Order: sequence, then structure tokens, then C-alpha cells
Amino acid sequence: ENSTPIATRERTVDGFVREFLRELNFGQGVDLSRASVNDQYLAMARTVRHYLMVRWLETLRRQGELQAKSVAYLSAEFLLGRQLDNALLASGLEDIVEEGLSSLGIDLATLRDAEVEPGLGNGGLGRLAACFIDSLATMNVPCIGYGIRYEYGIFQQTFVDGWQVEKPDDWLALGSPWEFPHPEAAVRVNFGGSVEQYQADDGVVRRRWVPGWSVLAVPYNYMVPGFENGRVNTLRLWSAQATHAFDLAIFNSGDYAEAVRAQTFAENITKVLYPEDSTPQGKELRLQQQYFFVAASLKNFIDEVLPEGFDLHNLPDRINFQLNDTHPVIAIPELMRILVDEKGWDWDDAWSVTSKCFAYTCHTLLPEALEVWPVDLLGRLLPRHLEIIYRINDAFLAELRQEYPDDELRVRRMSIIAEYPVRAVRMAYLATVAGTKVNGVAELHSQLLRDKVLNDFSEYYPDKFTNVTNGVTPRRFVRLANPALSGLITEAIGDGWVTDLDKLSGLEPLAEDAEFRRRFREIKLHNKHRIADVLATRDGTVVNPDTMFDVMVKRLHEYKRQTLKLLHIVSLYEQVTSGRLDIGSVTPRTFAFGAKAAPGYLLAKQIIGLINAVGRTINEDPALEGRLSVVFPANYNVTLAETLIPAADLSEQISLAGKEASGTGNMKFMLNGALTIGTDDGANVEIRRLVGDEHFFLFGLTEPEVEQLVDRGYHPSAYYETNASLRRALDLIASGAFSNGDRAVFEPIVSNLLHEDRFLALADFQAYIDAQARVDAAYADPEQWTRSAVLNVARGGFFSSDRSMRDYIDRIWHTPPVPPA
Ligand code: 26Q
Repeated sequence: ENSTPIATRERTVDGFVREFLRELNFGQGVDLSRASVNDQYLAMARTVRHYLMVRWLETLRRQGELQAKSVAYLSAEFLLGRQLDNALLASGLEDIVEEGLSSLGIDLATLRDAEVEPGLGNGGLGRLAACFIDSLATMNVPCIGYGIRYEYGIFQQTFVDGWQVEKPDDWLALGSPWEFPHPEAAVRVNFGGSVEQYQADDGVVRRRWVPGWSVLAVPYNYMVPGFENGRVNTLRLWSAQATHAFDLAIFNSGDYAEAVRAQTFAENITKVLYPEDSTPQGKELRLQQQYFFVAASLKNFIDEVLPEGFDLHNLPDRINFQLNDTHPVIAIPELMRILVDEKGWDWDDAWSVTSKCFAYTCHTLLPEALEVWPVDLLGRLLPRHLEIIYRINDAFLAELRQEYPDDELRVRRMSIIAEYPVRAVRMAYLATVAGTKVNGVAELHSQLLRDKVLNDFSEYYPDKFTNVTNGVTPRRFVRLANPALSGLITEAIGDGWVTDLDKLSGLEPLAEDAEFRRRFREIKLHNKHRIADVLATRDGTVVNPDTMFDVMVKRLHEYKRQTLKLLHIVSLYEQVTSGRLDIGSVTPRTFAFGAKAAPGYLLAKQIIGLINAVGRTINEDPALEGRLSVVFPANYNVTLAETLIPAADLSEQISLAGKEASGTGNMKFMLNGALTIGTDDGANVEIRRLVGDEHFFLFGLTEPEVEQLVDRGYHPSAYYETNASLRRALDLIASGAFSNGDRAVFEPIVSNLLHEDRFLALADFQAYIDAQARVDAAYADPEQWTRSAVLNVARGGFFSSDRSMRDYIDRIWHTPPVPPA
């Protein structure tokens, strides 16, 4: 057929070498002898991309033909991580490429390391989106990811004297070989202005938006290759560009500089990722980002993805818009606006379609993290959308008054519009009213959503609420991140586990196999050496692979309780240096931290300062004989996670019960053979249930106990008064021992813990210390420890994001996989 493109690239070493050199010469314009590592990397990336291209075009063609039901995953963040390795794995080119490059005297590892990861997300939520689109592609489910192409991703973290200093993440500077810009397909996105009444052709009086300004949204397409299945889905990220239309007048008036300024204003919209991942500030630019990508995505889907002449009454049969948290929720009034204002539909028809197209995933339990937009701001930026939201709310409140005629208090509680402290739109409520389903991200979290955060709604809409426990992609976080373990697993049970992670259960009997355990330990040690090499090269840091690797990596947040971990470390140090504990009896440990703090979150930044200060003191103190050390590599990101997690013995998941929605790092550790020390929180609950109590170090208050304690009045100072080792640890920090005697430096942390301690670190201190003693005892028996580690892997199959996707499909989307042609 005519439209069938270009021949498949020859999948041989020679074929690859030819393609690679061609890219180097004709794409980069250099010959091999003069090519920089970056030239080679870019040529390499483009070569691999070419191998995937036929499959991509074929996937798109088939989708156009079949018009199967799709998922549109709307997310303000996609934390993709490096692309090269994943593309090589998915396309099955690893061996050919390795051999081809080495025949040219090039080391594949060097090229891998030249890639700057696209950090277009903050943490868990953004990485989850990346795992999900990987799984959907691998499972042959039609999906488009829609998001934002930030020019600057999550900031680069540096430490200056141990304090976090942020640098812009200029990830595009050296080229961006994985994206396909389509400026010709740009769509206009409007903002501001007013709403007017007018008489339509049919004589009906209608309302319409008269925007005040607009920008262009330029799509950049990324390949999302499935694992060895020939499918390549699409991720479409939008970039803002000035339209020129409005500044022409200024231009003509002769104010050239002003005209150019207007452009940079428009282009600010996708300039930078907001680095806060909770307690969002109601920043206008953030709302602009949200509407910008959502409006462009809906328009793109309706005008370009759907076939010409598609009857939008059938939209719910063709698409599920999955809302990744409330960030894209403005899509709901946008679809209403399109149907009512642009297509001229009746309100009720439009609502009937709109209320079948969206589903909402909630990722938090912290009340302060729930997004609300003040109506004055929203009305200024999106006046017609505000009207539509009011009308949705009016209808909803009328419905509620029918159901609860004598309970006006409840009706007001459930209003989409909050009246206090300012009149504002509660985006989670809007999503719940309009969505077909609302899901939490782990069993406990979904239960708490039903029982607390959205309790009124779960009573009113009992069938809307469901759970889908998060998962992680085994391709990136086991197969690629841990090649040694992957080899051992494949040797034992074959390679089917990569796409069917439940097969890991086949490893269970091998927990009893001494030779298998020996090799498992050998691999863990190898992975420790691997991270030690990376840290030595990166930072000049020395870590001892012959120690227990105790790892806590995640965003810095009070509720995650990095300070609790720190109190454990300081307490050990205090006991040793005061002579109450013999260093010879202490299990040698390397404590590893990785954490970025939101730049405006001052207490979090102080905690980073304290971790580094404690680390410096401990690492330099000869009294510890090198048996305890702290490493805190700056700029923890997906790339670093991929070498750090496989080296871990102990996974720290110590959030206050009821605060961590799920966690996904916990799953990555489990699948790489670390044991968890953790609270009864988020997905830890499910991890422990699956692996069994004997192989998990549980500690701390449960969620109901937390609630009780807080209701009765929590007094952290009482724990300080009554627990001597806690007191000594806190006193040591307060004394200036880690700040050259300056007591003022860490005073805010100490006094926060003593007088506020919102997340009950002091209440859980002793339980945590006791659990760490159990860890030491278990670690002292390497055979038993390894048994547990093997069982963690064998029982971790549930945490594949493939399983999460099956759950979304069964419970929410009802989108059958589309088998390859
Ligand atoms: C919102 C408005 C304005 C500015 C920023 C934000 C914003 C950005 C990112 C709010 C929240 C986030 C990210 C939240 C997040 O990552 N949550 C985590 O999601 C994971 C995946 O479900 C869970 O495993 C974690 O428990 C949860 O904390």
C-alpha cells in the first residue's frame, strides 16, 4: 500500500553500524574521528529512534483504522528518566548496538551517561505517569499521554556547605533527540477576556467567551515503545509559543521591544515546572499551565485523533480521560464549553457526555495539598469556565437538596465552591462530581478517601469510589536497573517475568537454595560496588560496600519523616561517642539519603542542612572506626535511583501512618531485594501482607492510633522528657554539635519537633529504634536475611504497573487491549 513507509532498518550489527555512521555524518555533520561524546550520543539516539519508527507509524495507522477505545492520560508531569536504554531494550537492539559500537571503539556506557534525563516531574506522581504509559504500550492498550514540555524540569540540586542551592535544569541545552516537534499542528489556547450574550442563528440566546489573549500550543511527540511487542504509543507534550497576532499592533506603533516582551510573556507558560509537590500556592501561572495543556489536548483529541465527522455523542465509547490528580481537572468545564458553546449542544446533552468521559485519581491525604482556585483568579483567567463550574455546582446542589432535604449543612460541605477563607473552586470535588470513578492509589489510601477526605461524596456516590494500587514498571526498575539480578532471575525461571511479573513467584523455592542465595548476595555486593563507583566518580564520595546499605530516597517532607531517620543516626552516634555503646558491637551501616526540598519549604531545606551536617561529623569522627557513615548525593533523580535502589539492603518507608498515599519507591526496593522497615502506611500495608510479617520490619502507630492521639492532644515534649536516648539525641543537635557550636542553626528543627511535630516523629521514635534493633539482629544472619530478600523479590510481582493497568482497565476504563496486526 502507498502509505506504507520506508523499509525496516536492517537488524544486524553491520546494518546498525551503517545507520549509526550515517546519522553521525548526515545528522550531526561530523565524522567519527572528530565526533564528541555528545555527537555520538545524539547520533545513537536518532539511530535507535529510526528502528522504532516503522512500528510507531504502524501503531498510529492501525489505531486510525480500528478506532478502538483509548486512554488519554492527562498529567502535568511525566518523569520519564533517560530514554536511550529503554528504547534499546524495547526494540531488542541491546546486543547488536553494544557489538556495533565496540567495533567502532565506542563504549555504550559512555553514551548512556551522556544523556540528560528529562525531569519533567516532581516525584511519585510524575514517575507513576511514566510507568503507566510504559505498561500500556507493553500491554497493547491504545493510549496517548498528554502533558507539558517544560523548558526547565525539576531543578538541579547542589549543596553549598551542606545547604540546598537550586540550579535551573537546562535539559534541552545539548539537543533533544527523542522529540518530534510539530509546529504546523499548533493549536491556539485562549485566556482572559469576558463572556458575552448573543443571539445565535437559531434565534436562541447563548453565552460565549470573548478571550482577551491567546498563545499557541506546539505539540512535541515522544515515542512510548512497548517491550518487544512492536507497539509504539505516543506521548504528546505541549510547548507555549507566542501567536504574534496580538502584538502586531504594538509592532506597528513602533515599540519593537514591547512587542518582543509580549512574546516572552506567552512563552513563560511552559518555561518551568513548579517544584512544589504539596501545599501548592495559588499561582496564576500554574493555572495557566494547567488550562494550557488541557485545552490543547482536548482540541487535539477531538479535531485530530478522532476521525472526521465523528459524532461526539459517542465520545465516551472512544475515550477515557484519566485525570492524574486535580491538575488537569479544568478539562471538565473545557469539554462542557466545547460542547455547549462551540457545538451548540443543550446543557443536559453536554453534561451527559462529559460526565462519562473522565475519571479522577487522587494522590494525597494532606488537606493542605488539595487544590483550590480562588474564583477571582479563575474568573479573570477563564471567565466562561467559572460560569460553567457555577452551573455544574448549581445543578449538583439542587440534586443534593433533593437527597438531603433536611441537611443543609451537608449540602454546603459538599459544594464545589468553598466560601472560606476565600471563595474558591475545590478541584477534587469538581472531579468527583463529574468523574465516572474516583480512585486512591493504595488500599489504605482509598479507604481513607472514602472514610475521611471525600466521605460525604462516598456516601452520595457509593459506586464511584475504587482503589487501584500503584505499581512500577519492571522494565526500567528491574530489567534495566539491575541487570545482574535480572540475569539470575531469568536463569532460574526464564525471561517471561519481564512482562508477567507474577512469574517471580517461581523464585520462592530458591529462597531455600544455598547456592542461589550465595549468588543473590554476590549480586547485591556487585550492585553496592557499582553505586560506590558512581558516587566516587560523581562526587568523590567514598562508601564501603561491605556494610549494610540503609537507604531513604524520596522528596523531603515533614510527613515522610527524614528527621526520624536522622534521630536514629544521631542517637547511635551519641551513644557511641558518650561511651554507652561499644562501636565494635554496632552493625556497620551506610546510611544513604536522596531528597530534594521544594525551594520555598524552609524547614525541609533546614533538614537537608542537618542531614549533611550530621553526615560530615559522623564521616569524619575516628571514634566510629568507619563503621557508620552517611552519604547524601545531591540531585537524586530517576537516573540515580536506578543505581542506588538495586544496592539497598534496607528500604526506609517511615511516613506517619495515614499520610503517604501509596509510595512507589517502596515497591522498587522490594523488587530489588531490599527488606523494608516501615509504618502501616500507603502500599507498605500491601507489601507487608504479601511478603509476610517475618520479612518486614513494621513499627509505629497505626492510622487510627494516630487519630486518637491527636484528638486527645499530642504533646511531643512528653516523649522528650521520658525517653532518655531521644532526649540525648535532640540535645546533641540543639547543642550545636553539628554546627560548630552554633546553637541557632538547627534550633528551628529542634523546637519544631519539641513543640509541634505535626507528624509525630517523637511518638514513633522508640518503636523505630526497636525495629532497627530487629534489623540488626536479622542482618547478623546473612542466610536468613538473604532468604527474606529473595522472598521480597518472589512476592513482589503484584507491584508491576502492568497489574495496575489491568486494574484500571477492569474497574475504570474498560478498554480492551488491541492485539498487534
Ligand atoms: C499542584 C498545584 C500547584 C503546584 C504543584 C502541585 C503539585 C505538584 C505535584 C501537587 C502535587 C504533586 C505531586 C504529588 C505526588 O507526587 N504524590 C505522590 O504520588 C505518588 C503516586 O501516586 C504516591 O505514591 C505518593 O504517596 C504521593 O505522595
